[in-house]
Amino acid sequence: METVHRTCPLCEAVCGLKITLDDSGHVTEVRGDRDDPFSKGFICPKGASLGRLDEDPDRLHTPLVRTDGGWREVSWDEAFAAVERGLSRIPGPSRAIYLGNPNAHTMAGALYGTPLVRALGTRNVFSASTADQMPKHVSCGLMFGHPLSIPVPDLDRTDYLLMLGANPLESNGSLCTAPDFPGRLKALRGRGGRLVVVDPRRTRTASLADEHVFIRPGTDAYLLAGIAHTLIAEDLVTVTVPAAGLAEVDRALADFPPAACAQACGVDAEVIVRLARELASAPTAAVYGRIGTCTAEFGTLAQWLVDVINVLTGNLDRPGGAMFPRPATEGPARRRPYRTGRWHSRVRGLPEANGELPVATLADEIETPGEGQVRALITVAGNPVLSAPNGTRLDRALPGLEFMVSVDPYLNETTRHADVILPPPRVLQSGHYDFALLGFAVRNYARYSPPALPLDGRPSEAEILARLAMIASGQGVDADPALLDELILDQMVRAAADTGPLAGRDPAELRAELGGTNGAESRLDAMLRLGPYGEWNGGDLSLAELRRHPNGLDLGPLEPRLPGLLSTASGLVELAPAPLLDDLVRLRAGLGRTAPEFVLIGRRHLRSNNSWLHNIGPLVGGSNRCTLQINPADVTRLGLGDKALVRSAAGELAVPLEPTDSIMPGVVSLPHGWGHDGSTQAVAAENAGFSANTLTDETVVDPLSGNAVFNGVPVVIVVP
Ligand SMILES: Nc1nc2c(c(=O)[nH]1)N[C@H]1C(S)=C(S)[C@@H](COP(=O)(O)OP(=O)(O)OC[C@H]3O[C@@H](n4cnc5c(=O)[nH]c(N)nc54)[C@H](O)[C@@H]3O)O[C@H]1N2
Ligand SMILES: Nc1nc2c(c(=O)[nH]1)N[C@H]1C(S)=C(S)[C@@H](COP(=O)(O)OP(=O)(O)OC[C@H]3O[C@@H](n4cnc5c(=O)[nH]c(N)nc54)[C@H](O)[C@@H]3O)O[C@H]1N2
Ligand code: SF4
Ligand SMILES: [Mo]
Repeated sequence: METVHRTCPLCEAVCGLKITLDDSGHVTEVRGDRDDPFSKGFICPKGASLGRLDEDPDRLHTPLVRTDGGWREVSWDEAFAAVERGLSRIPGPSRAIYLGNPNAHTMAGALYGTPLVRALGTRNVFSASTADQMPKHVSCGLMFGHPLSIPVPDLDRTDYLLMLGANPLESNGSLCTAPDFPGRLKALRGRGGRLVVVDPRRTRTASLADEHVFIRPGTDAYLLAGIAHTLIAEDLVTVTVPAAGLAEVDRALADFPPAACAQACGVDAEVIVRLARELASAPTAAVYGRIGTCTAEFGTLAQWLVDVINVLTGNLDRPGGAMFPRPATEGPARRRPYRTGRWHSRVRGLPEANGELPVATLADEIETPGEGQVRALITVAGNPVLSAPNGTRLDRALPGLEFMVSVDPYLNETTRHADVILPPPRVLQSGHYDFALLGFAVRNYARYSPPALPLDGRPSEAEILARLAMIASGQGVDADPALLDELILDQMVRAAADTGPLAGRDPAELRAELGGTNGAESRLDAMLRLGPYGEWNGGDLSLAELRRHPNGLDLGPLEPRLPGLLSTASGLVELAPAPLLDDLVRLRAGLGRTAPEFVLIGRRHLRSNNSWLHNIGPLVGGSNRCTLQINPADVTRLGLGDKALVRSAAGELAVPLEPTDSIMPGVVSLPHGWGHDGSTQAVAAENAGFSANTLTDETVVDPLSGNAVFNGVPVVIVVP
């Protein structure tokens, strides 16, 4: 028996786990780690099932190659040779990559994703980000200068939280890393604070709140514009950060008085005005908008307005407001003004954002002939057939590729189209550090989890991605993947020895000081040492120091970071970036519009995770089922039985109904990630469900970010 401490990689809450293993490496128990200073023992049903997931008999352990006679298990060398044969005949511009959500939860994704993209030599870079949070990156890039300068609500100190389009009691939080989010919300109320939740459904989070406000899907930008308008009109503005553009915001929002916004979003004008007054008068307050407000027609405008309100109420960058974390691996600030649209997609001419093209146009790029047509695709930790808008079309497009390789532990709806599947090792065989998520944490904190089990001769995911990068850049199958790390480490120590506290030091000597048993660990060590708390930067943080704290290290509450963090050209918070003001034209045009009879939205379930936890027996069933939530009044009005046929511009589905008065009339909700048609995963096949992304429309995107629109999809509902 052995007990190991690890961070749970299954959602953004980064809970510490205490895992007991027997002599054969089998997980006998998973508990919350009470000694973790951040999560303090919190655990959810998913974390508790980590052992089951890691030992799922349907997980792949050997690479697979697709042949005319079916799947064949091959050695790693054979698999990489097949990748080289497939990839080398496709020139860079005809290659594409799709990086899925778990890349934000693995060290490999954080450290090798970018080198792999560069090695491929293509601008056809797609990821789950354009089905998720790209609008927030774009608004923050434009306002604060960097797409990762994302303020998070200071959950533990705020007096007032206005939360839109998030349901942390199911999701455990997103772009706001906060283990035990439910407990933190209860504590907010316990200390006399106020929680207001805006959602077309009365969710578990809404039930816990002081107030729940129903809103018509896709219209949060109107509610937020009405609030900002009121703050200005009633002279409730107190800007406390260095900011430019207040007069332009004032002018631009003049057309959004509460009465007009009320009509567009379905929230009473009195409520809009009251929310504005409450936000202005609360000792501290934060506005927080998440997936419901991002994956929407006015996604980037809504994200912008969230932070405009945080600025106008004096709450940006102050304790209890919306604050910028200082993660331990943060690099030096880069002063390059942020912009999007540096290039455009070939077929639909959609603008790049953060170096990515919208996943909503991936099928176009595969299907449309011509120079630059995508002929080869690499997917890493993604299941776009179930997660992309109109994934059903993608399912039809993928067989048209000349070559596809997937790095994924499962043979699933997407990877079944690959020519080669490369399975990463088990979670417990992998080291873990949350490079991405700790940048959104409500307390500064760091924790490293070394591998708990040996690799047994298979490559780590880091090595898989490094080898793919070497192959893609033409260095051949036999190139040593460790060379990639050494190249990057060399660049890091050279840059460090150039300026700052290490100026004049010998780069080779610095390299020799780095710890770590592999390239990924050494790179983590370098980032920690060079980071804001680092040993090479006047602090004491290093990989060795983190290893001395297996339960994690608290680095203190969030602290004000402006103006230092800003990397806009002006050095100020840009309240009125031109692209956003230009996009207000669309919002204005929508003011008098009549709403469709029915719109579709999504939802998440506590015991699920997008498309890939449906093969774990204890997690499926009960509340975790693929049903269409619909208001009972709509069921009666339409004369529906226990099923309905749902039609959209993209497709149609016959789905089982779950009548509930917790959803607004005129709104229906279907969770995504289901539709395990013909799955080789036994439990998932028995609980197949339907893919919501048969109904979502890939032709509609939020224009500034290219983000998919999953919420507010017009649908028609009829008796099947
Ligand atoms: N209709 C609708 N669609 C949506 C959403 C919605 O709300 N509504 N939400 C969107 C959002 S927010 C997101 S993030 C996307 C997610 O979109 P994707 O990332 O494309 O989908 P996931 O279902 O998260 O698939 C993750 C894949 O990674 C694999 N995997 C798991 N762990 C690992 C690992 O350690 N390494 C590797 N290499 N692979 C691993 C799994 O087997 C699975 O195939 O879906 C989006 N799609
Ligand atoms: N258990 C579990 N946890 C997860 C995931 C999971 O699948 N399962 N997925 C992970 C991922 S990839 C992400 S991105 C995060 C997302 O984390 P959250 O943003 O908290 O996501 P949801 O739980 O889907 O909550 C979104 C809410 O928005 C509401 N909504 C829909 N449309 C609108 C709208 O137009 N306006 C407003 N105001 N609300 C709207 C929905 O009813 C829903 O309650 O969760 C992560 N955590
Ligand atoms: S809340 Fe998230 S991080 Fe915590 S145990 Fe559950 S899945 Fe893991
Ligand atoms: Mo996501």
